[in-house]
Amino acid sequence: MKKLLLSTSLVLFASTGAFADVGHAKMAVGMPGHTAKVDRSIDVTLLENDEGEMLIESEEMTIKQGETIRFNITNKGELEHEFVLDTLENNAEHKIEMAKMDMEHDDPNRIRLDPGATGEVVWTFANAGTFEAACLIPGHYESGMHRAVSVGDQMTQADVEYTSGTIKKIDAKAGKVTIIHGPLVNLDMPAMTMVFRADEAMMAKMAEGQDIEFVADRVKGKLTVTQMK
Ligand SMILES: [Cu+2]
Repeated sequence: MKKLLLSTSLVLFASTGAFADVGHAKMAVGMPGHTAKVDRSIDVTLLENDEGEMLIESEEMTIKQGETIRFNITNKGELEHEFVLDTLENNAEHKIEMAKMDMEHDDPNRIRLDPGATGEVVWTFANAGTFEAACLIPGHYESGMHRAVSVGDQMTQADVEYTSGTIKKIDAKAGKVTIIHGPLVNLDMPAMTMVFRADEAMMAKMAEGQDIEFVADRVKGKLTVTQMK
């Protein structure tokens, strides 16, 4: 009888995965970090924009394995939002649970903020891999509230996906550049010609007709060239 019970519990453990919810001590995405050991901070803004999208805005979340990050999170939207760090699989699963019942969790990898509120999540990314920051309030993920969190031992430029393009037009005064570009994988956009924002320093490196390799992302709700080579 004892033997049978033991094997049953083993099967149960295996089926919920190696990163079962045992006090969150062994989540794949990592563990709560110590405030005293923060390596750096990433500012995060949660908001809705005029196009009906909901966004998690921040710099690229490219993190070194073992790094402890303080996420300074501000809800600049008019709705309640949350910020959850987890695997894509766990987020997908919790999203389904949330759709059944909008639960308010109190997990260390998760914070829920009223409009105008700020908060922080201090997190140690113990494992390499691709994770996700998301808002799992029903409908929000689908409206755009998710972004990749890449954790690697030697993560930098090599892991950022560059897109080829040709600069068609530059409007330096307006800070706008029109680029004929290939698919933008991180933004889930097909190849087309589009207007991007670029800051002055970036603009200075650009010329009409120039072939470039670039990375674009949403910055304050606008598509912006963030890297170029
Ligand atoms: Cu939200």
